[in-house]
Amino acid sequence: MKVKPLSILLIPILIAIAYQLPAQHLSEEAKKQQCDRIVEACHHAWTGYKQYANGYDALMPISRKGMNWYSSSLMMTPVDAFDTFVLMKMKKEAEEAKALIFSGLNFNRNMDVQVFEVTIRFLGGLIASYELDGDPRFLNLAKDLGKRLLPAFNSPTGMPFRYVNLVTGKTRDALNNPAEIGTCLLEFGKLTQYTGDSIYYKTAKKASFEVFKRRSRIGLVGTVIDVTTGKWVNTESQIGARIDSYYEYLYKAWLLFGDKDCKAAWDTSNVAIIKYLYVKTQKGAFFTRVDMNTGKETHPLYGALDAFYAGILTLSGNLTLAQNIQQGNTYMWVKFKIEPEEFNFRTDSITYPNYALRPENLESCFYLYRETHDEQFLRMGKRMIDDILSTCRTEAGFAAVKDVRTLELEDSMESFFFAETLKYAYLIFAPESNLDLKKIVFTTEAHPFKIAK
Ligand code: DMJ
Repeated sequence: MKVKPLSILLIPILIAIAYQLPAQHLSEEAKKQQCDRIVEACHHAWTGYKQYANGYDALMPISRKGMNWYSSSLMMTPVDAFDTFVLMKMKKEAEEAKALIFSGLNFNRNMDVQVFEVTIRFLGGLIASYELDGDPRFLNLAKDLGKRLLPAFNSPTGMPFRYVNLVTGKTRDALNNPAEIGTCLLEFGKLTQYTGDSIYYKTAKKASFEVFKRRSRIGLVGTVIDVTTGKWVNTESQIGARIDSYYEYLYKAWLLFGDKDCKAAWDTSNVAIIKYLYVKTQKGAFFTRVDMNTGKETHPLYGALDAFYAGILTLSGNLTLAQNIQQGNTYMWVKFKIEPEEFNFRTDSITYPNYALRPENLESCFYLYRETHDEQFLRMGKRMIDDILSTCRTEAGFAAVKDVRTLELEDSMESFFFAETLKYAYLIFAPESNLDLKKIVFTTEAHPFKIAK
């Protein structure tokens, strides 16, 4: 039996004491009740979507209207939500989502779409739906979309433009960022697996490594890069918005496909991140922002998106650092009642006050609970879920928070609330037999991809 160092065992206790998370034991019955609450919340959000936004990309939960991202709907909410319904055993909702997808989703639309968002929400959603449900129509849609996205990578460097037209293949927006460039390894890798055509994974891998090879002397990447010249346009380095899932996919491509180059790139990157960005404070650990060339701090800002890193560190085996970061994540949540999009962790001042119903803090809690079975993570999860369910619920669904200081709500319910937030909230409390982490890898949008034997 492996004996864990005392420091690892103590961190959750310290978090509980510092943030007054009640330490009562959660019985199996109590865990089941938590799952039932999430299923009810999911049912409520879906009912609102169907009643007020049926067939639109998303529900506006305050004005009770539907909204589309582009000139017509691509059924974003049903596609992102389907596998959550399946995992939560919500059969009726899964059938309804499926019916909407096959009656209205068609990618033969003359419109410019954002390559990253369409990859993680649609390609990821459709591939995971196929793997869970087996209906070949999901896979056919994914293959069709994959073909339409490929022209985005026709740049002098091989890094994709931000937008591509689904019919003409015309591209636009050369200023891109590591997250939007590198977050297609898993989805494109699956397309290669199912089409037998190596072009998809090759193209995605080239794009990611074009970013990696432009890392600075000290091993960091910047926030904005020109895909036509390959030059950095913003050299601030951080692990949040516009960079986050570039790192996440380097590690997960290793987990899903056993890609050793990606594992080596993750190892190199992670060493630099821990050396230059990781800051341990009495409140917990955070990641700061630095210049990618000098390593000098530019802005001590941390936020809701950065919180995912505790999860990926747990997966990659660095439990001590993961728990320190989760202590920071818990601090950020409890301090402000609900976490803000971004705050200065040295002064505790909020710089971006909204909460977009994001999942990352719950996601890290889920991985940490699965790895340690320490009930402290159940209590953290419950605390976050209680706050979301009590603050964000509207008559029609759940709404983002415009300002966590006033708790004023905003008319938005992103599809990732179904795909990720509710899914991780449920899985924290669900029996482990519901989902075996040795057999699947979650994409950045929490779509479960099967690890090929
Ligand atoms: C999701 O679309 C994905 O998790 C992405 O990687 C980051 N942003 C949102 C959730 O916050």
